[in-house]
Amino acid sequence: MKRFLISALVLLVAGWSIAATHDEDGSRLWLRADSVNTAAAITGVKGTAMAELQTFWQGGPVTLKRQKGLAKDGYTIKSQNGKTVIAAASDAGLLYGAYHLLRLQQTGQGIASLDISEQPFYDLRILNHWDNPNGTVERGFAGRSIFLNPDPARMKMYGRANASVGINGTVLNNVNAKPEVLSTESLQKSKEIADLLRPYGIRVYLSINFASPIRIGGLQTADPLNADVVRWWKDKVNEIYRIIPDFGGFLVKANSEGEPGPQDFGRTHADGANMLADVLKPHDGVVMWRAFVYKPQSSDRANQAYEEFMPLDGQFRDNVIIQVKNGPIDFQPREPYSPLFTAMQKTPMMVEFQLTQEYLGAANHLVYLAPMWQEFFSFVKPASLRAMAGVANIGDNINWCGHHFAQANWYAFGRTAWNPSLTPQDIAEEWLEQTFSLSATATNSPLSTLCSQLIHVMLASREACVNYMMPLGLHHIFAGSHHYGPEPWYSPRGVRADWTPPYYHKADSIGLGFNRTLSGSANVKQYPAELCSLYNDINTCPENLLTWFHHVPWDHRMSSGRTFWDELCLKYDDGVREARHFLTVWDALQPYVDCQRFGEVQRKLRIQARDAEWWRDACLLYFQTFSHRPIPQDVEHPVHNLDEMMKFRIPISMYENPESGYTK
Ligand code: GCV
Repeated sequence: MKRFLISALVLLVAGWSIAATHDEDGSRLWLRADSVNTAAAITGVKGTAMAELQTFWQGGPVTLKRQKGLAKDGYTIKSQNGKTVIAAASDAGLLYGAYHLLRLQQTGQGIASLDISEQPFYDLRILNHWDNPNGTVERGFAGRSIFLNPDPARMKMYGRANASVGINGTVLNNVNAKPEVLSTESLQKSKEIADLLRPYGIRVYLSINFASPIRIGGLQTADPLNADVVRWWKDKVNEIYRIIPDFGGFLVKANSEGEPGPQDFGRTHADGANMLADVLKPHDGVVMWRAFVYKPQSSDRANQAYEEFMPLDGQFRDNVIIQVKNGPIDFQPREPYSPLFTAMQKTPMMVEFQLTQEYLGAANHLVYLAPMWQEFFSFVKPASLRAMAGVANIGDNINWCGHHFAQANWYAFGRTAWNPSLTPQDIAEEWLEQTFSLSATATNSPLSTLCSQLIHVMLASREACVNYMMPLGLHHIFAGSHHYGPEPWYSPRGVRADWTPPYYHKADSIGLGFNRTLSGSANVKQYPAELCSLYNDINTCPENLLTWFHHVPWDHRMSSGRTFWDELCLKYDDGVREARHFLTVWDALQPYVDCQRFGEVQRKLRIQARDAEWWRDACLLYFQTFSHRPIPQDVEHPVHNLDEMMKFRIPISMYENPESGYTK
């Protein structure tokens, strides 16, 4: 009897947390509502909207109404006296409206008198998968490709997840594209996926290999101005549309990192892109032509995309969109925006963000990316772009993204592409509440305080990562083979210079950083005049980009009054302290999170904190061999040994997540 009483008391006290400890594997993402009904089998996008509401909506009757005059994919939601009407000009709009309503329910918001009007900022909100036909995913840290043997249940969840945040397109394969992607057999596979995703308003796209006419077409050339080549593409495109009538178009990586392109035949990017655009045009297809180009001969990799593309401004067809990575180099923890965005005024452009954390701790580090995108949009006006692409962080891992918190980046990408003015905090709050049932809104409770701290962790995580990896404008000092850990010393003979860190950090006895000022590579000149002069002067250049634009003397005086060297040490150390703090915040949430997800996230946060030390110690000890200055007293001194760190290897390929990070 006594034992019973004690257990009852424990149950009472633990009350809700017992419910919360029911294990979850993350496979339901942010769509964790339990079904309240079984939906009738209905087809089409409107059918999906009806089925979602029948299955999950717990409120009064909802009417879905097609209404002219509303924006494409936009919708209104109005409710009164327990009745709700969702109106939209298209079925996709109705689906987005349905998900909006369900989101309100799931985040516990009032639904009694709604008067909502929404429309997406961008027409094209698209994921780029870097999936290979053999099932590997380039820079994929969450397992193998979900498209290899598409499982209908998994595809359904993928469709729901994307539609719930407004994503309406997906490129199924790697930009390093195998020509076989366009074989009839492979197109039939893409058709299967397109059929499964169509009910969610998602169109499929393919990355193509520019040499396909040679490699699978048996032609001698892939010259975009050659009549046989044009005919080959025309026939291929017609075949694609016979198989997939709503096919979206092509994504192209050309003359970049060994991929073929029009320059191989003495033609320009515009010649190549326009030829494809012309054959896609009658089908309403688009060409997303990437500007990620750089050649070993150039003195500054950051200058190259601009040098190749600016002369072509205004020469592209109207169904070509130039897809530009957010920064001029390559998805670094921090880069200035790519100057092409403000320079190319006569060409439709779209930004490519990377959700998969190739340079941000892969699927081991909690790094919430919405603040990085917000920073980008503080320089590049959202309205100056045509569309938004995100390199997906999705694989066949049970929790989709390898790290439960990496799901937030998929979620935030969709929400930001729908509305770039949503704040990272708003997005984090709605994601957290739906994904972990953790809400910071209930006032004065210990839980809400913890939730606020967790939101803060998310919001601070990108800056923390910058600090423990490469503060003050440092970039590309990653390990040569895997882009996960530090290897600022990596410079083997025979490897092209712009694939080695010393090319970027240029450490010497004078200082650290790449001189991109007018006295250096003149990269600053690619920015508008105001920014050019701001960046050009070491005393006005924002400190978070200092070594990006300047070779900074070790004793340069920073705004804090410290020397540059001391500041560098402090920043690295700040990053480590923050990473440790993330773990402390998470640990306190243990009673409120199911055991499985709690344990999995905790394990990752421990790796992150250890890796942060690895980064700090490796970089500071290595740079100290140039600066010859002591590490300041108020900074935690390295706990590792440089020689040992220089020998440490993580034997992974570019298709894997490093299981444990730094393990010495
Ligand atoms: C798909 C970087 C990555 C490559 C990637 C390339 C690109 O170089 O390391 O894996 O290739 O960017 O975006 O094309």
